[in-house]
Amino acid sequence: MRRLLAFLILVLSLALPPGARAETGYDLWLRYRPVEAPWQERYAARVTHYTVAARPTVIAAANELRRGVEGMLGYDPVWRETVMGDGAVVLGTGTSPLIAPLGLPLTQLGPEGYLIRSATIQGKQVTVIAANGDVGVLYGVFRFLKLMQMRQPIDNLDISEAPKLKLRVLNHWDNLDRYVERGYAGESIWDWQKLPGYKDPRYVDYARANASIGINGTVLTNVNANADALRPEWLAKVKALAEIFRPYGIRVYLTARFSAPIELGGLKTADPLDPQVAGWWKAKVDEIYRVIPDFGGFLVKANSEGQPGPSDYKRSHAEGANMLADALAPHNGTLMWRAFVYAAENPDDRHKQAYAEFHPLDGKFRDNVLVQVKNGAIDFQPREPFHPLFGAMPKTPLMMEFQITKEYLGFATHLAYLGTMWEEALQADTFRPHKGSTVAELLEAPVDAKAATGMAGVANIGSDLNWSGSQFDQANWYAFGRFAWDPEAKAEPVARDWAAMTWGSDPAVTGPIVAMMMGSREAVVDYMTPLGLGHLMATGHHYGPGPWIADLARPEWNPVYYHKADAAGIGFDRTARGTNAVGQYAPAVAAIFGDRKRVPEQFLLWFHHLPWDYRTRSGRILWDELVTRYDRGVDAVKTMQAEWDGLKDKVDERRWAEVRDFLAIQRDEAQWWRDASVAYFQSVSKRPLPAGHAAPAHDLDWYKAIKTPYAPGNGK
Ligand code: GCW
Repeated sequence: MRRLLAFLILVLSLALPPGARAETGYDLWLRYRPVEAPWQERYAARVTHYTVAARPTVIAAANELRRGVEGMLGYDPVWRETVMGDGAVVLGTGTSPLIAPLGLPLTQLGPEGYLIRSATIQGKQVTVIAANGDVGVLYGVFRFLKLMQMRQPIDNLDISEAPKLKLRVLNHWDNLDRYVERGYAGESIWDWQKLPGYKDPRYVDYARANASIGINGTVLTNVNANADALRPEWLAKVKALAEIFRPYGIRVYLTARFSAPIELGGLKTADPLDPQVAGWWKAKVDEIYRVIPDFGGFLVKANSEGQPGPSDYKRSHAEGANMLADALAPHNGTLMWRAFVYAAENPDDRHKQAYAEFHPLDGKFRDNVLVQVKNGAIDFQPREPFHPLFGAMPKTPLMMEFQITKEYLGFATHLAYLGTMWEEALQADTFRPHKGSTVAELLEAPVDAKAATGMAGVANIGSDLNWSGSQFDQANWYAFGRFAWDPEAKAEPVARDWAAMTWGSDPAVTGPIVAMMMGSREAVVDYMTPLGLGHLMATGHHYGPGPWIADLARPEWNPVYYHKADAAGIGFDRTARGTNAVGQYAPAVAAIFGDRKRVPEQFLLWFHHLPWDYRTRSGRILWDELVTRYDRGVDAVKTMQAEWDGLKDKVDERRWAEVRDFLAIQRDEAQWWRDASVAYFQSVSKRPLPAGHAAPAHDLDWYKAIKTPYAPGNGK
C-alpha cells in the first residue's frame, strides 16, 4: 500500500512542469528528484532492500540510501538482516559476514576508499558497497546515489575509489559573533549562542553535503582568531558539533590564537620557547581532547596582518609551529600553519615574502605540521601564477589553500566557477624536481610514508537558504571537495556532475550550464584584471574597482603598487631586472616567466612592465589589447545571460529567476569594472580607445566617488 501511494506521488510529481516545483537550493546537489522511466524500473529492480550493521556511520550511510531512493524511486527500501532476494544493496566493511567471503580487493583502498560491485550472494544478484572503514561505505553510498542522479546504469558495477589526499578540510572564516569574514552567504551557520543546547538540524545536512564530496575536516573558526574559542564553555559547543559530524567522518579543528597563553592563561608572554607557554598549550590541548577525543587539531595564522606569532619573540615560524605540534602529537592531532605572511616593514615585493620566510625552514617542522600555502603568492586574485613555495620545500608537507568564497571574484552574485582556476593551479608545472612535477603531484606525494597531505578551502557557506549565497556558488563548494579528493580532477566533468545533480540530468540543461560555468572565471579575469593584472579592487571590503588607490598606509595595500601604470607603460617587473620574484621558481620556470616573449600572456603584466605600445600576440598594442579584454569580459556575461534565458522552462522557476537576477547584477558590475578601469588607465596612458570600443559611461571622478561602506565581508 505504502509503495503504491509513493508511486502515485511520484507519477503526479513527474507530471508537473519543472517550473511548478519551487526550489530554494537548500537541497544542494543532493536533490534526489523523481527518476523518469525507463530508469525508474531499472533502478528499482536493483534496490529492493539493504543490509547493514548497526554502527553510527553505516547507519548514516543507510539513511542516505533510504533518503535517495525515497526521493528518486518513490519508496523506502527496507532493511533486512540478510540478503532476501535480488536487488539487495549490501553495505559494510570487508569483515562483515556477507562481504568477507567475496574476497574483495580492499586493501589498496586505504581507510577511506570504497568499492562498489555488482555481485552474487547466495545466488542472488546484489550490489556490494564495501570499504575498509565505515566512512568508506558512506562515501560509496553517495557515489551509488550519484549514478542514479546522473542516470547511469547500476547493474554491472565495478567501481573503486580512494582519496589522494589525507586531509580535505574547510576553513570557516567565522567569528564567534557569527560574522563571517569574506562571507557573502549570510551569517555563520554555527549558532554559537544556542549551542550546545540547540542543535540545528541543518548541521546534519552540512555534514551530509560534505561527506558526499569526501570532505573530512572542518575548521570552525576564523584564522583571524579569537582565543575565547578555546575556553571551556566554548569547547562544550564545539563538542556538540563534533558529535553531529562524527558519523559523517568529519573532524573538527579550531584556530589557535598564538597569544592565547597571555589572554586566557594570564602569562606574560607567548614565546614558544618559554616552558610555561609550552606547558600552557599542552594542558589546553589535553583539555580539548578530554572533551573531543577525535579533535583534529589547530590551524594558525601567525605574524600576518596583525596576528600575533613567534616573530614577536624573534622566533621562527618553525619554532612557533613545533611548540603547538608537540602539544598535539600525543593525541595524533595535526597542526596546519599558514604560509600567508607579509610584513609592512618589509619593502621587498610582497610576492616574494612568504617564500623568503619559509624556504629556509624546509625540514625544520615536526612530522604533524602541514604548511598551508595559498595557490598564488599574493592573495586569491582572479588569476595568479602558482605559489613559488610549491616544490621548493621537499622536506616539508605542504597543503594547498584555495578560497571557495569569492572575495576577489564578485562575491556571491557573480557567476564564476572556480574549478577551472583550481585545475590551472594544480596542473601548473613546477619543474621541481623535474619537468612534469605538477602542483597536484607534489600535494599527493607525502614527504615520507607517515606524513600528511591535504587541501583546505576557505568556505563559502553561511545561513542563507541556499547555503552559498548563490545557486552557482554551490558548485564551488562541490568542486572543492572533488579536487581535494583528487587533485588530478578536471573542471569540466566536475561541472557536468554538479550541473546534472543540481539542475537536472537532461543534456539540454547541463550542456548550456556547463558551457556557462567553463567560461565564467575567464570572464571575471577579463573584466577585472586582464593580462596578469591583480589586486585592483576597492579598499577594505574589496567590492568594485579601485585601480587609482594610492594613499593607503602600507604600500602593498595600494592597487597602484600592483599595476605600476604610468605614462610609459604598465605592469610589475618581477624579472631579474626588477624584483626578481621569478628567481624563486625553478630555473626552467623562471626562464619562461622572466621572458616577455615566452611568458603565458595571462601572466604578462604580473611579471613584466611593458610600454603601452608593446605588441601583444594578437598583433594589437598592449593598450588596445587591454581594452579589448575588458570588453570581452563584459560580452561574456551578456552571453551567459542569453544562455540562461534559454533555460527558462527547463529548470524550476524560483532558482531560475534568482540566477537571472544575479546575472543582471553581474552584467552591471562587469560594466562598472570595465568602465572604471578603462577610464583610469586611459587617464594614465593618454591613448585613444581602439576603434569599436565605447568610451566609459562616466568620467573617472564619477567612478572614484562611488563609496559602498556597507558592502559585506570586510574583516572586523
Ligand atoms: O584575503 C585576505 C583577506 C583577509 C584574510 C586574509 C588571510 C582572514 O582579505 O580577510 O583574513 O587574506 O587569508 O588571512
